[in-house]
Amino acid sequence: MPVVNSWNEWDTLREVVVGSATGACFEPTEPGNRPQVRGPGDLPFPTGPKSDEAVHRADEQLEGLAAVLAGQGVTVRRPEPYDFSRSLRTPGFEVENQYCAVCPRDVMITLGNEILEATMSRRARYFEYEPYRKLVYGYWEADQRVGWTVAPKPTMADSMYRQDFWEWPLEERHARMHDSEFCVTQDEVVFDAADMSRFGRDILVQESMTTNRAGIRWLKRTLEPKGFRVHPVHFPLDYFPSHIDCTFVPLRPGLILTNPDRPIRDAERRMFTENDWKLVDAPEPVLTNDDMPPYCQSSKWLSMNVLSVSPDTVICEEQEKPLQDLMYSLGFEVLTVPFRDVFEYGGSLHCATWDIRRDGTREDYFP
Ligand code: DAV
Repeated sequence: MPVVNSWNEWDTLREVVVGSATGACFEPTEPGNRPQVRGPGDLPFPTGPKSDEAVHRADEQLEGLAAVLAGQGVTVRRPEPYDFSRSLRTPGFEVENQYCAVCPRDVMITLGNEILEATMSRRARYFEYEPYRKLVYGYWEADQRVGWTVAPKPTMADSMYRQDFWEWPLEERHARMHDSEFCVTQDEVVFDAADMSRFGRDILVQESMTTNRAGIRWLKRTLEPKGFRVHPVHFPLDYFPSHIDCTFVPLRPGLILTNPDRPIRDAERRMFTENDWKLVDAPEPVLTNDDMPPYCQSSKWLSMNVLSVSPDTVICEEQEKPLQDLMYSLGFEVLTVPFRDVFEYGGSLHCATWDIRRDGTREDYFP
């Protein structure tokens, strides 16, 4: 098997990259992002490096995940250290600091025997591929069957963003939502890797705040000649969509964990129902939106951001018991790890990983 080989989200995992909080900074306010402190009051969102204590707690939980994976026989790799406190100045923009290497899933994706680096959609994440480059070179040098594609970098200049997006009243948001217009315009190719979900030959791509239609066109034209089929998908009740892995999570052939607050468009559901796939809603998360860590910008649905170790074993956050019970009832073995201290870095178990190698090959699940 090539050293890079992963065609879906569930086949038996052999090698994975687990993110790291070392050097992490607060995400800066910029045209594509308006981070807010949760809870009462209107506290300004901090800038610059996260506290040593917050980094230490997150790194402990990331190491815990790495240890559980190693215990399952999975080879675990980690990103290179990177100084995220450095500001950036490019011809298109300036930003005061960068973000972190906690969520490789957002930037990097394995599509079969090929590694693809996303364009990204936010300034602070422009160079986020760098902590992974040493790994990429390692895989690329080790096996000539490994492909490596880097998507075109957008300018991330002011003209790439629709700055009034953040102030749209709810009604306008609702109307624009149906045209899939968010904070990024349609003029440049823009996508985050985490808006994709892999089903063998078929790849879903969510149109979102972090992936636009030009991005999806680029993915279609790049991937379809290689034998993939790219399907844009939409979840019309999610007004701030970003990344598909808290919304629509395949667990094994024929089974998808779905978000009860964010049903898929009817026309897009048919691809699954007509091929006898079962869509099962995740239970209400234990951690409510009000209890999320103050600097966390994600929703309570991080609960369903699970990582599959195989088609019958899944890793869940330790405290999400109702989800674990659902998994047992669906016939899964469930492993758990504490992970809440990672949430303020943008994700949970699926976000914080990037699969390099899983068993299996390219199947056609939607003939
Ligand atoms: O549902 O809040 C979180 C995505 C994390 N990368 C959500 C999406």
